[in-house]
Amino acid sequence: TVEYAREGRVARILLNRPDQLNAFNPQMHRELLDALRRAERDPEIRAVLLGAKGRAFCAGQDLETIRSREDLDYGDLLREGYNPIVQAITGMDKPVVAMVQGAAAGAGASLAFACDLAIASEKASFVEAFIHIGLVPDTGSCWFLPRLAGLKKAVELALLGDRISAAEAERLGLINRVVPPERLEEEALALAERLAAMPPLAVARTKRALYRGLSASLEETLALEARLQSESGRTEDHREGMKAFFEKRRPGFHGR
Ligand code: LHQ
Repeated sequence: TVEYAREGRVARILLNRPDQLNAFNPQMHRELLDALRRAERDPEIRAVLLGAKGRAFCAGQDLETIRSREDLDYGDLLREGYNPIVQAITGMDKPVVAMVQGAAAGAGASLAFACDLAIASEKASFVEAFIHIGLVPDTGSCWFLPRLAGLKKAVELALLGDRISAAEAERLGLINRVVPPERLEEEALALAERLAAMPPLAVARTKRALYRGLSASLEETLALEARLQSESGRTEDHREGMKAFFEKRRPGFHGR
């Protein structure tokens, strides 16, 4: 239910339960987490594309699978199924780009927001669907939404549960860019390839510092930057970047 493919330095992970709008069941939780870990482990991989097959990106939890499960504790479902996926994405040293071709609902929207960058087709849409079934936003939405769109918009999206267009999501800062449907794959791959050409150690440290900074003070962040910069200053990639700058050529980075 999840496809994994390598294209040069980019790992392409595709949700593949199109007939169920790529809604999550236990197998998809497992396979998505495995795919993310595989990309993280592979030293050749420097960027990850997370997309989906069919007309929807992801409809969130497959409500059919929990329909008559009175025994099921939803907290356990989050702790075991969804939260490790969010942690795998945000904790990974490599940038993860969401490629959203259709509807992203509930935990499916959260999944897109948890990726480091997001590019969407004009046909994509986003909905914090949780409220309509008496649930709270999960899979990181309560953390990402207010940080990405601001508290007022986060409250509105979460409490009203309106479906918004990709253009609106871009305007709100929930995603990075919107492209015509026929250009999505190409643009997303180009973006991932640009990221893959960046110096991997600096990419990893930048990602870490930005996330850390969101829950740290200015003083803590200044100290963290200084520590990470002293590490970065000693890398071969930094020397190569400097050399290329003065030689007016493109740098080649090797993650050392
Ligand atoms: C679905 C689903 C779906 C099953 C559409 N499941 N069948 C965490 C922890 C614990 C518990 C619960 O949840 C969570 C996390 C969550 O994600 S909760 C939120 C779960 N997701 C939703 O509530 C989303 C519900 N779906 C929608 O809002 C729309 O269907 C979207 C925006 C995804 C797509 O809209 P349309 O393109 O207009 O398609 P549609 O609504 O006509 O749906 C097509 C079919 O897919 C339809 O079935 P049918 O038999 O009529 O063809 C839907 O019932 C079914 N479907 N989402 N999550």
